[in-house]
Amino acid sequence: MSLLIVVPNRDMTKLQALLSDALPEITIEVWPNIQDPLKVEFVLAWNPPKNLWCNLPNIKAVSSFGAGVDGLIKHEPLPNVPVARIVDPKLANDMALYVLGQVLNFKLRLNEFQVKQQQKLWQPRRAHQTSKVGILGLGQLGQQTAELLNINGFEVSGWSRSEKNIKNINCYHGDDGLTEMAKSSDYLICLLPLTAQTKGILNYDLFQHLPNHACIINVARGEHLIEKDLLKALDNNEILGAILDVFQTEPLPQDHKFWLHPRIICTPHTSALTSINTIVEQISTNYGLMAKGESLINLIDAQLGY
Ligand code: NDP
Ligand code: OXD
Repeated sequence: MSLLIVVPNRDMTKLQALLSDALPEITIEVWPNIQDPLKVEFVLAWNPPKNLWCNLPNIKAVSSFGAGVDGLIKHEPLPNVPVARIVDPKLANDMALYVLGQVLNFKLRLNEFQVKQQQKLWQPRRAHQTSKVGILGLGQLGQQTAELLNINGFEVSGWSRSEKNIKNINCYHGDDGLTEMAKSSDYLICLLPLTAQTKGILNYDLFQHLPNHACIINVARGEHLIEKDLLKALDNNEILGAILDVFQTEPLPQDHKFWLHPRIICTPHTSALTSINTIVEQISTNYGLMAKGESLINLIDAQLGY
């Protein structure tokens, strides 16, 4: 029996060795080198190629290589088996720190001063007097980010699919809840999973509800943002800035307008990276549970798509 790692364009040699140590009783293979597709029972995948699932008829479980699972279904539906994802408190902490860092960077104008330094310009300015944060998504990452911002003095609101009641967070849900929250968000942070319902949610309509000094921070998926709508809202001074860690096309193409836009800060999908040790631990646990016919940990709801 075998466990197949399918993470195109990344060197998986170390992960293969660590998983082989953790699961000595099975073969760990790395796509595209598959000895016998009929023996593959468990797949660990990230942005898998077309026609993967239909060529592996005996899979019993699938896990994403990261927190999101949207990349697994880009080309074809997943097989009807349990699907898990990586849930890592350290990753959630890294995300919370990244968001806090970017909010402070924007609020204190640190990036603006860095640009001025390159031009040898001495132009003091007061920090933005903004402290209201709206977070789209109150899951593993959204809640940890909300908590960190809150203890650092920000007034935090959050929006989710189901109704929530979280201490110190103004909780919203539903379409009305979204516009209501947007109206009072100086910073709007996207930490939603990418699904049919959330694709394109960062669009011109939503930007119209934000104050015109607002800053948008997208750390979820590039497809949440309608890129031309962001450029239009910035050009029309309907919002003040954007900080983007994820993009429709990654790596961001060399000729993309975002690279040199004076009011957009780009980072290379680096806000929170999955640790290899967590992957080994959670994948070997899940392989063991699958082998015993028990329920896996960190399962997603296939109907909801996250
Ligand atoms: P979770 O599944 O734990 O949380 C998702 C949250 O989004 C939940 O609160 C959920 O609501 C809410 N939600 C989902 N659909 C809707 C909807 N239609 N309307 C309103 N709210 C909705 O996910 P995580 O917090 O672990 O991760 C979020 C995303 O962050 C990942 O899917 C991934 O895309 C991205 N990510 C990005 C990284 C990066 O490096 N940039 C790193 C890791 C993750 P409810 O609680 O009601 O279910
Ligand atoms: C993830 C990511 O979903 O890195 O884990 O984007």
